Amino acid sequence: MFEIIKDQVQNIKKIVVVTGAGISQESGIPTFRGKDGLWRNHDAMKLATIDAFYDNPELVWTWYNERRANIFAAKPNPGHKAIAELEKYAQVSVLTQNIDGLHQKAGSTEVLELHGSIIKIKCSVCDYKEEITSEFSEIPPICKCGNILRPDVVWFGESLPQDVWQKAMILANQCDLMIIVGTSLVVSPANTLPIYAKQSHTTLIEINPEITEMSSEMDLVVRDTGANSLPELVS
Ligand code: BJW
Ligand code: ZN
Repeated sequence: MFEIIKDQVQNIKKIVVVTGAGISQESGIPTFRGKDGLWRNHDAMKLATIDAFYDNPELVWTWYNERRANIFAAKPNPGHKAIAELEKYAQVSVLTQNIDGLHQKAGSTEVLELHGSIIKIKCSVCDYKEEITSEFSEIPPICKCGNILRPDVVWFGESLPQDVWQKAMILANQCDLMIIVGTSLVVSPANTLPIYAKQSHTTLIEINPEITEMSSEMDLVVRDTGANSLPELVS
């Protein structure tokens, strides 16, 4: 199924892999909008906006603490590992919307976290940031400045980290191949990355068991899961 790529492989120097929640589904981490997706039972507007956080920081923190426990117990699956192995053949940049750190655990060396990381927290007011090393004795945790600390993730209505986003756009513009795995491509601005790549005439491959908003724009669509299909790319 990847013959189109294998034929061109000698010309492929830079690969960008854009990932979403679906790549980690086979590691036991639920997606947002899939059939067992988090947004099926949870209201995104009560959990993933700054207003929701200020309204009920205990609820938001409890939700992130539960997710962090699940993520810490999770292991990279064959899909994450195959993406890491692709580095044997080309320069690979992973642009992920996930906050779970599983690409890094699988061995990918260049991972840009577009929506932040579940192991990081930051102050809701000052510039303080830290990595979580142990559970909090109180929820919400409080910054030295007296204001509440929040997960260092990107909620609806918030900007992506500007340095990360600028770099992601450049990489998307300059790659020879973009592989898009496990994302519904409904959330902006991450869903514009394939558009940048297409404008530069990059080959686009989508790996997703379901149709997405941009399936018709792809050069190749693989209707399978990441863990089933990605290992074939490096075999
Ligand atoms: C498999 C598989 C397997 C399953 N193998 N595949 C109106 C009001 C306010 C804002 C907006 C608005 N209209 C538009 C906006 C902008 C908004 C947006 O796009 N909203 C849309 C929902 C309409 N975007 C933003 O607000 C962003 N910021 C921004 O635009 O700033 C400028 C701005 C400022 C002010 C106002 C407006 C604009 C920020 C977006 C932040 C998203 N945050 C979240 C949560 C935080 C992190 C966390 O807690 O985890 O990020 S939401 C959630 O969606 C999460 C994800 O990263 C993101 C994308 O989801 P993803 O990864 O695509 O997952 P799913 O579940 O959607 O899809 C999974 C896919 O996998 C499916 O296709 C399955 O088929 C597939 N799959 N198993 C392969 N085994
Ligand atoms: Zn502070």
